[in-house]
Amino acid sequence: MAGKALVVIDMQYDFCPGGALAVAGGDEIIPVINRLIGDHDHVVLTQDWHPAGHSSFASSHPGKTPFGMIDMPYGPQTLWPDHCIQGTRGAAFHDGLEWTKAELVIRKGFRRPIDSYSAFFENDRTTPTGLAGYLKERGISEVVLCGLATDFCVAFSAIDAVKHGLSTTVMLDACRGIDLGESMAAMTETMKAEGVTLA
Ligand code: VGL
Ligand code: ZN
Repeated sequence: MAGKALVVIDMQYDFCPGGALAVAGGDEIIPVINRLIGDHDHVVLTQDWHPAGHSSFASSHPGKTPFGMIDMPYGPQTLWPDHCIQGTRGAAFHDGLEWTKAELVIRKGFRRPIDSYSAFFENDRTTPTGLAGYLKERGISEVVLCGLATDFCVAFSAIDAVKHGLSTTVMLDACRGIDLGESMAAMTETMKAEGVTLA
């Protein structure tokens, strides 16, 4: 029988209020996600995991400020405050998250020259994280996504999941967004257009 996995995106301190790249209400969804974890037989977590001096940090580009844009060899890239640095408290999963049941933790963004929003591909859109192969080998053909941030890592992951032929649902009440410019509205529309089910 084809399996189904819950994929919990980036529920780390730096994306929660008080963190370096705090998403408004990011911690409010923890009880909702914990219920989803309880309801799923297979749980996968992603963890944003950058080396110090990562190329997505504004601090790595003299004269640039967070939330500005830069041209990378792979295309335009938003610049962020330093966040989720490997081994720091900010990169740790929130203590309220009931994560121990997770069968896999996918780390992403650890290559200094490339950012990674999606749980499947880094931002060059060609470097795989290995998640697609893992799910395929385990016979999992359906994914349910939740976590942070709706308009970046959750949306990119959901769109790539559809591209891999997975039946894909985003639980919107178990997500919160950054909303840079119009990114919430734009990414919500893109997800729908790509065939993601929004629940
Ligand atoms: C994320 C920006 C930078 C996310 C990660 O989890 O949505 N956003 N790194
Ligand atoms: Zn990041």
